[in-house]
Amino acid sequence: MPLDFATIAEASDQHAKPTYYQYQYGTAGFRTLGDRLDSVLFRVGILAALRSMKQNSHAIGVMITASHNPEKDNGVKLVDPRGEMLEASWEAHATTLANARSSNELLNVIQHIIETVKIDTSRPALVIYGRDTRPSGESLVAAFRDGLRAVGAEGRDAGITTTPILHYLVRATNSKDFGEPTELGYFTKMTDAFKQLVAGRPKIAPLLVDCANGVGTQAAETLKEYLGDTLPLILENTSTTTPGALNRACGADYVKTTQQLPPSLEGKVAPGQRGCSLDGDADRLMYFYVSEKRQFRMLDGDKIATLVAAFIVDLVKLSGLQSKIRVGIVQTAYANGASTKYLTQRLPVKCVPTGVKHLHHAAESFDIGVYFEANGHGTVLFSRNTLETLERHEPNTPAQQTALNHIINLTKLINQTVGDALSDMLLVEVVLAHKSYSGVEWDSLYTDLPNRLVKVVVNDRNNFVTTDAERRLVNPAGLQQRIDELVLKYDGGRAFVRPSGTEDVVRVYAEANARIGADELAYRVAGMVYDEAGGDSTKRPK
Ligand code: G16
Repeated sequence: MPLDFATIAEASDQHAKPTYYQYQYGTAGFRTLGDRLDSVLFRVGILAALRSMKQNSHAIGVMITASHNPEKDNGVKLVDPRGEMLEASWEAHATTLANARSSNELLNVIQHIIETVKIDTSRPALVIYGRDTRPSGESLVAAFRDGLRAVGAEGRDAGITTTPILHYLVRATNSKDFGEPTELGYFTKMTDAFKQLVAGRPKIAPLLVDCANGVGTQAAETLKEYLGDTLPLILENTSTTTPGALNRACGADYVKTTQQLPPSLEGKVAPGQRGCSLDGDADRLMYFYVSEKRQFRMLDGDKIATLVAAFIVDLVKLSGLQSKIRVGIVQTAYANGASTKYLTQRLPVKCVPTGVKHLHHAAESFDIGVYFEANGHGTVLFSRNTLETLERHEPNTPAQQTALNHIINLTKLINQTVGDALSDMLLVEVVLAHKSYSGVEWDSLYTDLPNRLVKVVVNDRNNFVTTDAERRLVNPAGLQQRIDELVLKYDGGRAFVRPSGTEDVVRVYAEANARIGADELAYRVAGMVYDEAGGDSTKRPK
């Protein structure tokens, strides 16, 4: 049935756009304060339905979350039929739709999208949606459903769930051979593969999991039941209903940015014990351990990428497939220089702008693409050809057969749709079990360069424009040159500046051979950014 524009206009009047705010589909969709998002969610309902119609009525996903951001924030991201992020060309449509000033203008934008993209609106539309534990989620879901209803689309409610589960459900709904399109299917697929991969290995010591007081808690609780004694999980920071607790002084983003153990875990991690932190929607993972000298040691996305890539390369060799399968790595500018140096000596490495969508795309060019952001967001992709190669391969020895079985099980264990903290956690545990590594051996693969990440609040972050995979600024004019001159003064120095796509801030990253140098470089660059952008001098980074 073609769209009924009068119905859309009437429903849209109930979800008017605030006049003062301009929305932008950023690194991971729309993100801002939860109470600013009602009109956006209504319109995303319409957009997701149009996307489904355009994609031959395949299911589209919508996840309502602001992930690692504070609890009062919220956001929404769209998921394409194969479980990957929304195609980049549609981000502009999303932004235009979100910013239409009135219901009339909204109808014009919808009409424009239908005509330019050539959408057959008589097709049925199917949208699978979920949300995290944020209090603002419930009313945003209601606004979103109004959007679906206004265009007659079918909605399937995945309830309160993690981002990676939502991605899995979308892919499994569209590709029958991917797995059962249910949460049960998700956990069964992953844990069956895990159990086969660690069968015959020594008993695994308990793992402490910091759930960030977020939606990862309930998924980790279910996972714990499925795993039983195979991998005992100790769940911490599980207060999903305590107001303000989400991501506060805990979780993957806290660990990465402060390079510290969450205070709530002090005294709970024994020397030598491993732990890990999820973020607010369980798509990022940071590992850590406490050394014998009781020092906190962080094992971030770069360390995970290194561990996993080396393991996969070994398995490919052992299975006799090294001439047919090329393994590559994708990183961003945030990757620690020491990790990039270590990896480029062993494998092809690409650098792309921040955002899983960019990494995912780049990883698809390898037979097996390992991609991780330093913040712990990442996964491994096996190309279609690789899957066929694995299926056809006839091993010559029992050792080759075992390695082949392991790779095939990895393709099931790993959530290939998007970064998935729980699936990545099991992947890390498999590698540690096979290598008999503790955190210490893993950590010693290379030594991180000291680094510092600083946020600068500026009047308009859009004044900061980057190039070269965000490693250089082209605007404000002249600032990059001054940064270059400053960097030269620090032994092993590197620094870059980029606007965040999820928060209203500019980020500054710096590293150097010495801790004091990395800190000083970061704060001096942050000061330059602040002076350039102008603003309240009491908030100047020091
Ligand atoms: C999102 C993206 C990540 C990105 C992060 C920070 O993560 O999915 O790829 O690294 O934001 O982005 P920015 O520096 O642009 O704010 P999440 O976990 O918040 O969805």
